[in-house]
Parts: sequence; C-alpha cells; structure tokens
Amino acid sequence: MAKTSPKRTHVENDRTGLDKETVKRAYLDHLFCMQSKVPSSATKWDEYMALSYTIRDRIMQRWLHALQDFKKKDPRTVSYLSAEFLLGPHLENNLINLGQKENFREAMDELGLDLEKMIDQEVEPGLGNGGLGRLAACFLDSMASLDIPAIGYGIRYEFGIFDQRIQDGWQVEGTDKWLKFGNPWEVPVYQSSVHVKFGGKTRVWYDEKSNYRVSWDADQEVLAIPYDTPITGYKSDNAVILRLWKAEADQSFDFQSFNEGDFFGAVENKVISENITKVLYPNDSKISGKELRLMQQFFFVSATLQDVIRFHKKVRKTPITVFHEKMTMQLNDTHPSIAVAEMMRLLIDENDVSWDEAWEVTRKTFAYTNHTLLPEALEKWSMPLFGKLLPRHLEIILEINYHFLNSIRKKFPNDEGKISRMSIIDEAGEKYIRMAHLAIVGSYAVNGVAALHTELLISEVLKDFYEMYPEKFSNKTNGVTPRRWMVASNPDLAAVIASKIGSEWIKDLTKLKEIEQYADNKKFKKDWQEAKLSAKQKLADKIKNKYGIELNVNSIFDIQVKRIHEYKRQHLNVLHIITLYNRIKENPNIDIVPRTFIFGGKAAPGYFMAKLIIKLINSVAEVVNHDPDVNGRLKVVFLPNYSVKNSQSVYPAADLSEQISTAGKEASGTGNMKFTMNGALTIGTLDGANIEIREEVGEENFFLFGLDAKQVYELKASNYIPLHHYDVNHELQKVLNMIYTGYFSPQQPNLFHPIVDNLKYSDEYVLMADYQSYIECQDRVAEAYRDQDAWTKMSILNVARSGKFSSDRTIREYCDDIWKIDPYKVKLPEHIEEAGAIMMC
Ligand code: 26Q
Repeated sequence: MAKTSPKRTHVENDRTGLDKETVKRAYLDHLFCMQSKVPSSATKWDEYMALSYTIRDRIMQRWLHALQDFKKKDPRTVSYLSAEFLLGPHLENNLINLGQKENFREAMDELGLDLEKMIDQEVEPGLGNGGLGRLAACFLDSMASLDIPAIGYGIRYEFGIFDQRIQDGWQVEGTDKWLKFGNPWEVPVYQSSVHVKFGGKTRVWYDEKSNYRVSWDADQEVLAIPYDTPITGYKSDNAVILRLWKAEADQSFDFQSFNEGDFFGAVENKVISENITKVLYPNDSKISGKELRLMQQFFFVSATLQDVIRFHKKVRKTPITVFHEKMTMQLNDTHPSIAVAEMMRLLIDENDVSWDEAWEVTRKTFAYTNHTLLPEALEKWSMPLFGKLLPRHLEIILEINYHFLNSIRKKFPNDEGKISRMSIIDEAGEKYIRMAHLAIVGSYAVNGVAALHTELLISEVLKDFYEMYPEKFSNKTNGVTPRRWMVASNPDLAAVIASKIGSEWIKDLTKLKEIEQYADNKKFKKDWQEAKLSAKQKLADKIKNKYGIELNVNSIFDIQVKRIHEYKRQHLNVLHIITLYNRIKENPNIDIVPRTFIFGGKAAPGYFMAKLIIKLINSVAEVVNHDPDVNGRLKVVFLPNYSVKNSQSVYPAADLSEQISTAGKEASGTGNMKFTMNGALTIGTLDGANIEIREEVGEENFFLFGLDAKQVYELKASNYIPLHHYDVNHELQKVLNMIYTGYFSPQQPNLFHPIVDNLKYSDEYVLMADYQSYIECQDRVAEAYRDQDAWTKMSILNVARSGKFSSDRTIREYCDDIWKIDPYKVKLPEHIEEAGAIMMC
C-alpha cells in the first residue's frame, strides 16, 4: 500500500470509498445483505436503511481511526452529561458534514432514487423535551466540528418525547416508537456494560489499617449497556461519541430469587429493571418527584462515572487522584447532579481514596449549567425517597452538607438565615435535597445560559452562592449549530449567501458580517426575497398536503414554535389574532396586511392550562379561517407534533419570530437564534437571549415591546391588579369577553373560563400589562412589512449579524473559560477511501 509504489492502482474500498460508482455498489450491497432486498422489491424504508449503512461505513472508518489516535495521545477531554439529547435526523447531517450530499445525490439519482425522499424517511430520536436537549445536540455538533475531544453521556430511552396528535382541537399523546424499525446509527457495546445498584442498606466495617469504611449492600442491581452513536463534525475528522445507556435486567442477580423458587419475583424484577430507560419524562418546567425519574438519573450517572473511571485506570495508569487533570464533566442542569455524590462514593468506597482527596477530585471535575429561573423547575428530592433508593448517597450528601455549612459559618458568622437558605437540605417542612445546591457546592464552575439569566441568577436566585464563591460563576450565552439550522434546513438561503461570500461562514459564523455590504444591492435583495419565498412555498405545500389548509405566501408568516407554557405566552399571541379579527369584523373593508399565524409545540401531558391553550389556538383557527369576512386575510395553523425534523422547514419560512415570554422567565431561548439566522425579524420582550440578539442586530431591526424584568418584578411587588387593564382597554375587554362567552367554543361556552379568569384575576405572567404594548408593536410590524424593500434589508442585516449565536462560539467559551480544553486535530491516514477495516490492524 506504499503511496509511492509505481504499481499502485486505485481501488476504492466498498466500505470507505467516495467515488460515485463505489457508492452505488455499496448501496446495492447493503440493500441486498442488510435488508434482503433487490431494488425492485425494496420499500422506502429499505432504501433509507441501505443508504444509512453506506454512510455509516464511511463514518466508522474515520471514527475508529480517530478513536485510536485519541487513545494514544489521550488529550484532556470533556464529558457532557445530559438526561436529554434531542438530536434530530442523522442522515442528511452526516452527508453534509462529510461534504458528500451532492455526490450522494448524484449517485442515488443514477440509481433512479430521490435523495430528499430517502432523507425524509428517517424517524428522529426524540430523546429530549425542548431547548435543553436540543442545546446538548448542538453542542455535540460544535464539539465535533471544532475538534474538541469530547464524549456525550445520556439515556437511551426506548420511547422518546410523546407523539402529539390534534383531535378536535385537543392534544392527544401517543408513544414515540422511534426504534420500531431499527436504528442504523448506533452500535451496542455489550462488553463495556456495567452494573448499577439501587436500594438496600449501608454497612460499616474497618479495613486492615483500622480505617472506618462503608459498603453499600444494594437490593437491586441493573445492567447498563452502552449504545454508541458517532457524531460527525463539519469537515472534521474528529470523533465525538454519544454514549447512551440502556437498562437491562441483570440475570445473575434477578435469578437468585428464581433459584430460591420465586420465578414470578425474578421476572418481576426484570420488568422493573428494564423500565428504567423505557420512557422520557415529558415535563420541561415542573419537577415531578417520581421515583423512576430519580432511578433514571442515577442509572446513567453511575454507569457514566464507572465508565470514565475504568478508562482512566486502564489507559492512563496514573492514580485516580489526578483524574480531574484529564477529564472535566459538564452537568447539563441538575438532572445528572447526583454525580457529585456518586463520584465521592466510587472514590472513597471503591477506590480507597480519603474523603479530602476525593472531595478535591470531585470539585475539580464537575461544572454545572443552570437552565431555569422558575422556582417550580428547581429540582429537589424528598429525603425519605432518596434514602430508600440511594442510602449511601444520602449519607455522603449529609456529610458534604455538614462540611459546607461549616464553611459558610466560617465565612459569614452568625447568619443562620444564610445557613438555612443555602443548605443542601431544605428543612422547612418535609425534608428535601436541593439538587442545584449540591451541584454548585460540588462543582468548580457554574454558568447561566444568557447574560440576563446569569445576572438574575447571581443577583437573586443564587445570590448567596455567588457571595460565597464569586469566582465560580460566569455566563455562557447559548448558541445553535448553523450546519443543521442553516445549511441543512435552508439550502436556498445558504446558496444566496455563498454566491457572495463563499462557504467559510459555515465554520466561522461571524463571517456572515460580510453580507452586510450587499444589504442595499438590488440583485442580492431579489435573490434573498426569492429564497424566503421559496421556503414559505415549501412550508405552505407541506401544510396543504398534510392538513388541506391553503396559505397565502405573500402574507406575513408570523410563527411561534416552542413548548407550550404560560410563561411563553402563546395566549398573548392569540389575543393579538382575535384583536385583528375584531378589527376586520368591525370594518370588513379595512386595509390590513395579511398574516398567517403558525404555532407548534407540545404541552406537558399533565399541564392543564397548556393543553387548554392548544385547544384555544385551534378553536380560534376554526372561526377565523372560515369566516367569509376575513376572506383569507388571516389564517391560523397549529402544526401537530412539532419536532426537530418538522421544525427544519419552519424556521426558513418565517418572516416574524414570536419571542414573547414574560421578561425574566425564559433563561435563554434558542429558537429565537434559529429564526434570526434564517432572516426572520423578531417581535420580542427583553428576556433571555432576545436582549443579546437585539444588541447584535441593532434596535432598529428588532420589534421590542413590553415590560423589562425589573418592571415585571416591581409590578408584581406592588399589588398588581390585572383587571384594571380589562376595565380601561376596550379592545382587550372585547377579546376576553368573546373567549369567555364561548364565541370560539359555541358547543361548550364555558370551556375557556379558566384562561380568562386566570388573566383577569391572577395573571402571573403579566399578559394584561403587556397587551397594549404588544398590539402597538404588532401594528408597527404590519406597517414595516408593507415596505418589502426595507423589510428585506432588515432581514439581511439580521442574518449578517447573527454570528454570535453559533454554538461554535459558545463551545469555544466553555473550552477557554471553564473546561481549559484545546482542540485536538485527529490525523487520519492518507487515502482513507482506499482502506478497509484491515488498515486498522
Ligand atoms: C426535571 C425533573 C423531572 C422531570 C423532568 C425534568 C426536566 C426535564 C427537562 C426539567 C426541565 C427540562 C428542560 C428544560 C429546558 O429545556 N430549559 C430550556 O433550556 C434552554 C437551553 O438552555 C433555554 O434556552 C430555555 O430558555 C430553557 O427553558
């Protein structure tokens, strides 16, 4: 195989070659050998699988080389621990990252196959609820693209986020069977399985040096099996692994009871064990306190820590007490924060490390990201429940807390208020373990996810902790990957950009600035408008095909897609729709700018108000869309089953992005960034990352309304009476009366009373106070849209100035300020496309 050999002939390997003929042959081979089909008998799914295997081979080759290189060089690595990874479909992304989309399109074309249709077959792994899970996925993409040595750890849920159907306007949940037909992207690694324990008791003993020791005699043991998915980076040879753990019954353990004659007990244990990774909890903003959820969290954390410690001992051959020099572990919210106690247990009980040394390693290993300001979303676990499931961890947490409270007393003598506020144990009533406190105490770094969020954390929610450890705190504003959210989902706009500035912006999004100079260029603007129109047309076609609703692509596409929650205020958007509707009803000839309102998002199945808001949207749609007076000028659409896959045709089609949460409630938001990158203008409050988006794009290119966080705080502190707004604002009064009296629910006139009563008499999220400002701002939007030339310029400037919101920037900041990790460029052998697996030996 010597490169210089004069006799060398180019023979591409079928597993790695990229030549069109090789690709075609490999595809047919997979269709035959993996799916047992010939082209004439293959289903669409077979075709998708065969193509995926063809790509997977090419990834595997590069991946295994990279892993070998990593093992040899052993660079400092980050582990990203997250209970959720909302990856989205792999196939197209992998094609783009390998730089192979066009080549494969042509190869498939020559076989008479349509690549886009094959891509469309994929069922996405919906292993997350929303922003937090999607952020983890964007971070993996960026870490792979930036050559950061990294590994993601999480849970391989058998059922991901539930499927949403809309029936008679209501959300109906179904199970997400994403694995039903197989998953070509993962590889189980049975030999790396580990055992995870639960329950039982602790026992004290003394070792040969008379040291006090504790061991944990569990009464349940579960097998954790890793499934690895390669995450490709854009034009990079780096190998990021996503390792997801699946729970299986540990036969030897469970069948002990079988041997004792309890067959049923043995099978029951098996069922219990395998339930652990069955299903993703669908709550994203309220904690449920369910035992199974705690089991899930501990299960994946324990398996992960055993995995990294095993690797350290096997590969590094240095003492475990220097573990933190080689690895840092990022906790994505408090969901994996039990890691602090489990790391202590593994070091002390199983690796003979002293408490003080173990604490030093632990504190230097973990870093924690907070994603919420809502008090009801801060995780806490009932102490009795916790002690029953994890008795040893409870002891460890109590000891951590003992030392921690002493350190507070030392720094702030005689401040018992501080002690009870900061304690890891909430002792106000029934005792709870506050997971955020554990995460902060056990980490070397704590961050918020947008500037305002971090400010509010350090000045309010975590003020005491900031005073104690100011050096731990920093802000890391979220970002999203331009590979998925621009290149893959908006090829037309990407091409318009590339026509002027090439493609370097895909790896360095700040380069988008270079298109600013064309913001007044006639031809460029026309191309820009055409790209937007074509994206709107594509979405309109999909909606027409699936739901039979006809959209006017010349109307403003006004879009709000995100989880449904009162703080996100989808119902404020609805109040605006009804206001416009009333203006038309009062004056059918009114000159109004046509609008299409598009909503999408899931409600937590147990969240009554959120589900009622979905019903309200659909009920308003029913009336508005069919009223002859409206005459098509307003359309309201609720897109069922909002997912990563569905969302990819939504962002490119948006003219207006609705980011209208109550100021001080949305930690960051990331959808706001995706819209901006796709040339939508934002109507938004000064909340989360909206503030930074506005700063970047310029206030003249952003539609701002509403109270800011301080004003909201002051309003609520000063005896806020929402009913006052109802009394003085006639448009608002009329809108609320219509909803209340059943204008949109004639069969059930009282249906929406809870929404209206809530707004009039409680209004926690201050919709009533923000209504007028929102309506006036929407009127400015409509006027601005009339001037298409000026609107297009604003759209271009939004994209040109969106560079900050690439997750590449975010990951660089984590690397530089928190993780202290440098990129490590993997070196692949030359002519890899000619090498088969044999080269690896
Ligand atoms: C916790 C305990 C038990 C069951 C479920 C949960 C749980 C699960 C998911 C709690 C929260 C979540 C998800 C939260 C989330 O998505 N937060 C969002 O994170 C984004 C990324 O930082 C931010 O942009 C959003 O502002 C924030 O709402």
